[in-house]
Amino acid sequence: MPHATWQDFETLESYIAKEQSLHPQSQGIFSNLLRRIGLASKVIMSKSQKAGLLGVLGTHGSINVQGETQQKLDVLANEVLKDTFRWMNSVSCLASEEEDDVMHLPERTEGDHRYIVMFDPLDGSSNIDANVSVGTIFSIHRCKSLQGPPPMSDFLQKGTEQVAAGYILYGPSTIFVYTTGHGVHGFTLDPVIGEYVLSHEDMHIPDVCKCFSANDSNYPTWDAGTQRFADHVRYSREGRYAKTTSRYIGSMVGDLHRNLLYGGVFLYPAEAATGQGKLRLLYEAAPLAMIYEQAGGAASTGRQRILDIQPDELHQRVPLIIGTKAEVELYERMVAQ
Ligand code: P6P
Repeated sequence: MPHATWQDFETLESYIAKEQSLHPQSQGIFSNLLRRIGLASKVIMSKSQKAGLLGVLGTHGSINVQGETQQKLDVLANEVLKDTFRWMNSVSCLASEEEDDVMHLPERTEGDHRYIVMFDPLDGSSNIDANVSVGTIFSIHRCKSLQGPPPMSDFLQKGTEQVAAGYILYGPSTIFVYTTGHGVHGFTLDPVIGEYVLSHEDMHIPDVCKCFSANDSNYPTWDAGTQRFADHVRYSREGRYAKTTSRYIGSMVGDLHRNLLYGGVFLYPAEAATGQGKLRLLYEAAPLAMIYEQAGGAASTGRQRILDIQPDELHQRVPLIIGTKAEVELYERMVAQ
C-alpha cells in the first residue's frame, strides 16, 4: 500500500467525530467520554513502558477485592482512569476491578447524558514484570436514573445495554479497539504525533480456528464436555482443526486481540466442582463479548450468551468461551450433551 499521506490518516479523534455526526442531536458528550479514555490510555502506556525505569514494577503490597495481589501499575492505572473521569460532567459513576465498591463522582448535570464507566484498569498485570502485553478493558452504560447518585441497578445492566465497549492493548504497539454497536474499529498509537491512527477499520474475526487459548493446567478441573471440546479442537488434526495451534499468554486482552485478528477460541471455563468462573462479567466478559459479537464472533458461558446475563453483583464472575461463532456453538453443544 503506498505510504498514506496526512489527509489519509483517520485518527481516533476524527473517527469519533465522524460517528458523532451520524447523530445530529448528539451534543458530543459521549464522544468526549471516548476521547478521555484514549487520553487515559496514553498516560497508562507511558507509565507502563517506563515502569522498569520509574520503579513502578512489582507488587503494591495490597490485595484487591478480588483477593489478588495488586501490582504497582494496577493501582497507578486505576488512579489515572479515576482522575480522567473525576471532573467530567457526563460521567456519574465508576466501577473498577481494583475498587471494592462503586465510585460516585461529583456531577453538575442531570438528564439523560449520564454515563457509567466500568473498567479493568490493567488486565494481565501479573505479567508486567516479564514485559508481556497487558490491557485496559472498558464498558460504558447509560444511567437509567436521571438524577442523584445512580442506584446499584444502574450498574447491574445486561451486556446488551452497553452503549460502548473496548480495550487498549499495551504491546509492541499500543492499540485502541472499540465499538459503539456500529462495528469494531482499531487505532494504533503513533508515538511521534501522539495520536491514535485508524489501522483496523471494521474488524471481523476470520471464520477459522487458528488458535486455541486456554490454561491447560486447569484441564482436570473442567467438566467432561469441556474436556471433550478441548481434545477435539486441539487433537483432531483434520478438517477445520488441521492447523489449529495452542496460544495462551495469560493476558486476556492480548489473547483476545490475537484471536480476533487470526480466528480462534478462548476459554476460561467454570471449575466442574464449583461451577465458578474466574473472569469478571461487568468489566471483562461483557465488554469483550460486545466487541466479539460486533466482529461476527460469539461469547457464552457455555449455557448462556454473555450479553444476556442479568448481573446480580458488581464483581460477579462467569465462565467464558469467546471466539469464532462455530467454535462457541460447538462448545455449547458439547457441554449440553
Ligand atoms: P490464569 C489475568 O489475571 C486474567 O484476568 C486474564 O487476563 C487472563 O486471561 C487470566 O486471568 C489468566 O488466568 O488462571 O490462566 O493465570
